[in-house]
Amino acid sequence: MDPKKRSSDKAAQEMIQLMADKGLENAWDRLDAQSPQCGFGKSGICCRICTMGPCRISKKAPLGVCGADADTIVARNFLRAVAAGTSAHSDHGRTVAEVFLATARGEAKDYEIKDIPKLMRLAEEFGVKTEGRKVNEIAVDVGIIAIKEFGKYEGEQLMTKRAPAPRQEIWKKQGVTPRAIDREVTESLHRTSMGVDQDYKNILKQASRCALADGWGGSLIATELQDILFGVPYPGKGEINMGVLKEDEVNIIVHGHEPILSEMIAAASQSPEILEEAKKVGAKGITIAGTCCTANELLMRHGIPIAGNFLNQELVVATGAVELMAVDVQCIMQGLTSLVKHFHTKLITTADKARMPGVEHVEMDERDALETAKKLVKTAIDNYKNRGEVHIPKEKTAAVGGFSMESIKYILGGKFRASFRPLNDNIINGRIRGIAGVVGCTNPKVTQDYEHTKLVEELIKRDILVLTTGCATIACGKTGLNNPKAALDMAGPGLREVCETVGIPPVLACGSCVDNSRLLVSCCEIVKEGGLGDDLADLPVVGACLSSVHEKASAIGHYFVASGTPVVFGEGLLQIDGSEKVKKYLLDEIENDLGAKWMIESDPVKAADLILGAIEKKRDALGINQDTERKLFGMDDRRELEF
Ligand code: SF4
Ligand code: MSK
Repeated sequence: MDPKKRSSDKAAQEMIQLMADKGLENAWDRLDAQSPQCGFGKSGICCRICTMGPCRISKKAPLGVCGADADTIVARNFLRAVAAGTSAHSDHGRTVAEVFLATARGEAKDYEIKDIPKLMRLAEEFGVKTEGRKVNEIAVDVGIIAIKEFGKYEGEQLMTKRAPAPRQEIWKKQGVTPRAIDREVTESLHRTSMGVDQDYKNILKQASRCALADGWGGSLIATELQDILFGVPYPGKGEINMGVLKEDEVNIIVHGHEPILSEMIAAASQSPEILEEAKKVGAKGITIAGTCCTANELLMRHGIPIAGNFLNQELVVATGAVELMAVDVQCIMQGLTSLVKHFHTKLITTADKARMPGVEHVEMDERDALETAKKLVKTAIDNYKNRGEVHIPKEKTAAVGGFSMESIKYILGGKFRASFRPLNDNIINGRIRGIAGVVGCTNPKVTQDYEHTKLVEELIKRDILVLTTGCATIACGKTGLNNPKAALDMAGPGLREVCETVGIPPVLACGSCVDNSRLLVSCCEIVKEGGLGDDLADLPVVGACLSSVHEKASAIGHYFVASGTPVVFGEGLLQIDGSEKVKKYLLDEIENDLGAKWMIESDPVKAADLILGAIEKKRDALGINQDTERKLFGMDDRRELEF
């Protein structure tokens, strides 16, 4: 057990060693216990979708009991991963839409419609009348339309209309324009059940439609409505890593994804009566810190500190300094249930759809959200006295978060002419070669944070502007890449010059995993601004995820590919090696249909080269790589000029 192999983050290394010394188990230890992992599963050729199985494809047995071959099984598993990822993002979006509607109806008194201009823009997009109407009436109509997007019985996803017209045409021609979000997920499960869709290309086509329902549907609805409820993020300072926990304060970790919970806990912890109670138990105050994507949501809007990413969740508990870990949905390790037994930490679930055995449950009721949050904070305060030995690593790094599409536009163009023009111009003149979206999780199979941070360093060195989301953002934050000053020193000369002139850092923290939708809409704005082609596929933009955990990553990657943006994933993450045909389609032929393809590379330096290569290819196609010849005019030339 070498902590340095497990994580590149010094604070994590310290805690991994401490856990080992205390004989406490974490995800890395469980991975060791699981190794070697099943080769059939890794290549996607294990099928257990019917009770004639499970079937595993091999040379000796190339067909499942039903006759399904490796191509069908691999494609089905890929589609199921995309569908599960889509369902996760979209169910998050649905929860937000329900709270939004309840707020608009006055049934969720602790939430409010904060961003009225954004509400008005969405109302116009949804065809809701705004003139002479009250904000709440408009919001009710918007909320109902948003909820209908999940289950409407006819029509297509409304927000796909944000994509440039040629992209919409491609989707129409390929038959992948998504319909209702739930319909795409349900149909994907139906098609992949025994004896239904057996044509791997047809299955992969549904993967495109389902993924698009996520990016342009569920995820986008989540982001847009969260912005209206909690405010569009604008840049602000925060701190990242376990050093944000305080020895003399009550520490609360909010973990999961939905700001519906974390926003209220943050608000509750500020109330004077609650702070007074904390003082009564001898604490100097209350520290709220996040792990995983709910952390990104809080950093984006409030500069609330982040204690770490996915693989930090067990490590923060092992500090002994966490009074309460309140969790909602997604990326919550079941390993926490046994770990908290060794500490005073109270683990509490808050979403009925994500309970844990033996763990206390406090349902987050949107009609009484602040009271529920106060109850949770009081539980933490009461637990302060039960603290034992505490070991908090010192590491914490200053970071700037809060880069939404709106804030980037505002920074680039100012309040009165917010615009992507300066960005487009600097891509066209070549100072910035292109843009990379670096996203993803931290997987114990690779050294925590290393892939993401090394890749980002290599990209900015190559004058590529980087936008990050999810646990990749937190990885970057820990190493100082979200600290504009430190990151500028690593950036190439062109990128550095532009960033210094317009006042943006070279690495923009854009939020949580549902916020990858911000990257999509930013790309649409760049196309609209002009000079870089007519379609998303024309843009010198590439997505990258070298380390992922969740099926959501497959959905995200595939909605970028289906939207015309090439995507690089780390080896083995797609689990498609068992079918040459599926690989050929996703890594090559899909480009003919949708204008982009998947690429596989785990080495961050090689991945950066691959990304730069893809960007330069786009630049060549756009004709912006040609050096304009500088001609010095002599007298003869002047005489030839016609006026
Ligand atoms: Fe086996 Fe076919 Fe059933 Fe899959 S669907 S488990 S391949 S029999
Ligand atoms: S939390 S999906 S580990 S990014 Fe969104 Fe992190 Fe990945 Fe979960």
